[in-house]
Amino acid sequence: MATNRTFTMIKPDATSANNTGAITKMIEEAGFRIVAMKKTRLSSELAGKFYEVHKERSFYGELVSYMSSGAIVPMILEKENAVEDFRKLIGATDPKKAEPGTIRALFAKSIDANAIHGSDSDVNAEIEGSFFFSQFERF
Ligand code: 3AN
Repeated sequence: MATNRTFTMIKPDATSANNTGAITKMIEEAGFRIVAMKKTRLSSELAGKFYEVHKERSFYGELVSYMSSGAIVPMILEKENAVEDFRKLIGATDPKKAEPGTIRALFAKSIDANAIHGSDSDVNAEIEGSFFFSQFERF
């Protein structure tokens, strides 16, 4: 296939500020096709599992409690060069360092409440997408 996929998740700060539609619009206008999408909420146990790779980092506890504090909107997205292009669209982890016009520059509140997640590799995109969606939910 000429296209490939990434995984994203709109985070609790952005869903509670009613920015889900504005962010989804930016994603579609940047040429990504939404393959799967839902609104849900993580328990702290599931948030802990999702971020297990960050277990040893100082911010892990805060990250898990923040990510289970409200609604999230996970999505699988499709586009050529999806992982890299999507990281460009969302901008740097710290919104103060994010390029103007990126999703985090526009919508993130802080380095932890940073509006959106984007997978950092094809392998992680597949693992993270499978965490939220079965093969029957991908269109
Ligand atoms: P990214 O999401 O840009 O790939 P990672 O993988 O380094 O960033 O970090 C995962 C998540 O952990 C980030 N999205 C952010 O919410 C949180 N995070 C990263 N660095 C910090 C930090 N220094 N303080 C608090 N939270 C952080």
